[in-house]
Amino acid sequence: MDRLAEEFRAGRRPALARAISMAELARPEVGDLLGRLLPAPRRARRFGLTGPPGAGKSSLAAGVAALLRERGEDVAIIAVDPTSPFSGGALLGDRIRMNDLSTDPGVFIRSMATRGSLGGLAAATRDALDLLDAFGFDNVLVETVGVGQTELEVAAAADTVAVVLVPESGDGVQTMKAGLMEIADLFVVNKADRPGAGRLSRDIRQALDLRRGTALAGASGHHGVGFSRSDPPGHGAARDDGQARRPPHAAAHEDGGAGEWETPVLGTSAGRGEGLAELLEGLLAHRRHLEESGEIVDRRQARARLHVRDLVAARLLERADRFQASSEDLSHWVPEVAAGRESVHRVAELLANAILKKADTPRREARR
Ligand SMILES: Nc1nc2c(ncn2[C@@H]2O[C@H](COP(=O)(O)OP(=O)(O)OP(=O)(O)O)[C@@H](O)[C@H]2O)c(=O)[nH]1
Ligand SMILES: [Mg+2]
Repeated sequence: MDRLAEEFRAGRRPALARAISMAELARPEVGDLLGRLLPAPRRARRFGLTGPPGAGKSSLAAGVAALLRERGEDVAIIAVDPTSPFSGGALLGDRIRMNDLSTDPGVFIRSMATRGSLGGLAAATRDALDLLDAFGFDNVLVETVGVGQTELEVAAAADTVAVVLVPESGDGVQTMKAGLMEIADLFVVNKADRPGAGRLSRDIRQALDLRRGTALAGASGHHGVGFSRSDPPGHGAARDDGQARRPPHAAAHEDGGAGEWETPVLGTSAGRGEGLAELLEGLLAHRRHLEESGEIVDRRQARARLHVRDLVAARLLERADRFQASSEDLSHWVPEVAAGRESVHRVAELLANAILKKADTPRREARR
């Protein structure tokens, strides 16, 4: 482990690849390694691309990565694929023409999957991003298939999330999964070369306007949701006089100022290389916004909170499984519950209490 940490610090790619495999397999050593790499200042811009299968996420990631390379920055691309049993990077390389990129030493490409639960994938992705950050990448692009709640959590491992939709996503916003609207910092309508792209963009804009309208109406009179900390005092109250008045900050920041962020809807055609520069500009503008508004700190803390919670939950689950496997208590209760003579809730409560009593409660200060 000492050697791995040393090679990792020396910037050796094989050490990074091994470390990410450890994260993927949920090996406890990854925690040990990350601990040895502390303090690990968070430098990398973490951009997420999420959307339905085949929307063009990998093509967009490749395009954005190429532009970042032109600026002299390095970039890691992680494709998180919950459906694939394969891993190790072969998949991504096959699927898209990343040949130019994959021979570039300033680019690291890797796909990740876990055989276990999706929750495991979220945890593994977070570890992988921390590893890439610690390794020193300027940019990390994480591609996830956005289909369910846990994928949203995976997407939330990034600081900036771009939701990628395509004209053939169906009825557009109607079919948009609940939660996508909330996590999107940018919307990308890819395959703009296909019919229906304009309509989808308009629908998304409309839905965003509607949402913003509701948020403002709901927030009038107090400094709540969506009001940036840079608003001068009194602005919250000034909004009471009706929705006709556009809040002063509403349009002030597509260039990334410290006002409230207005989610842009960008059209791209990754196939033709169109709109990629605008996409990169949008991602960078959001990043600037996070830094200037201070929201980056909130996002990182929210992420840290989730990460800790999930790791604690995983440990407790592991303990419960071990306990159940060896527990005579449980074998005693099972037939009772199965026959309807005992309440499953009461038994669960009894056993949970028994497990927690055996767990040692931490009374010491955290080590760091
Ligand atoms: N017409 C058109 N096709 C595109 C465009 N962008 C990507 N494609 C094609 O769409 C297909 C899927 O592209 P990918 O980049 O692999 O999409 P993805 O979202 O990464 O796919 P998964 O990782 O499988 O979910 C490929 O055949 C691309 O060539 C586009 O702008 N226009
Ligand atoms: Mg892909």
